[in-house]
Amino acid sequence: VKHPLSNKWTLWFTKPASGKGDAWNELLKEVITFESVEEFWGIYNNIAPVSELALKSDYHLFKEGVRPEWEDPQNKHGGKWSYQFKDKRAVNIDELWMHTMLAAIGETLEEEEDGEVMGVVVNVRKAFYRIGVWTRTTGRHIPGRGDGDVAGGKGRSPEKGKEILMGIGRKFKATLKLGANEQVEFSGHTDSAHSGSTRAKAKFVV
Ligand code: M7G
Repeated sequence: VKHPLSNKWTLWFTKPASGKGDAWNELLKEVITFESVEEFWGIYNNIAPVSELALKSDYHLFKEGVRPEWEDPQNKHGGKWSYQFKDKRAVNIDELWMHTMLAAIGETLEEEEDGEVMGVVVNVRKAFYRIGVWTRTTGRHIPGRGDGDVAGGKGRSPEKGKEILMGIGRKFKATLKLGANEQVEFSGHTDSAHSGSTRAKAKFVV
């Protein structure tokens, strides 16, 4: 018996650059797509845990059909909630990443019909691990999309769009078991793209 997931999910891997000239999209590799709980565990049990990945590696778990890139049409108006774990030795990154993936595929980061979560990502860097949740919108009106098309459509009011986004931030923070004085930060992908990195100014915090 297989327990189907609400969505199909694709696992991606960013392999560390070998030289300076490696382009981002040459390093990004599609690994596998799955649609049941059993397949998820089969894959999970057969891939390297985050704690064993080389520096500059990433795992991305995204809804099927969405590339884990700012440029993807389903991401380009969006952003991400993220948190950096700076004390790498103190954190059980494997467990936190597993819980983050389970929250994504189990659809517990949002109300399913909101369809706001595009995927989750973990970055292995020299000074930190970072876990993020990518969202389809930034909770605001998307200019030029015509009216009634606030927060990426679905007939949402701007207030509702923002509330959905903040709700995802709160659930993500709970998934990471962060304390009251640790904050997850949201930033739009356009800001990230312009600053050349994800270290863009946070727009919201929870
Ligand atoms: P990062 O891994 O998000 O953060 O971006 P980091 O700076 O903490 O390592 C690292 C670099 O990877 C960026 O400066 C870009 O060169 C590249 N990169 C990352 N992402 C998510 C994208 C993307 O979606 N599109 C493109 N074109 N480059 C990206």
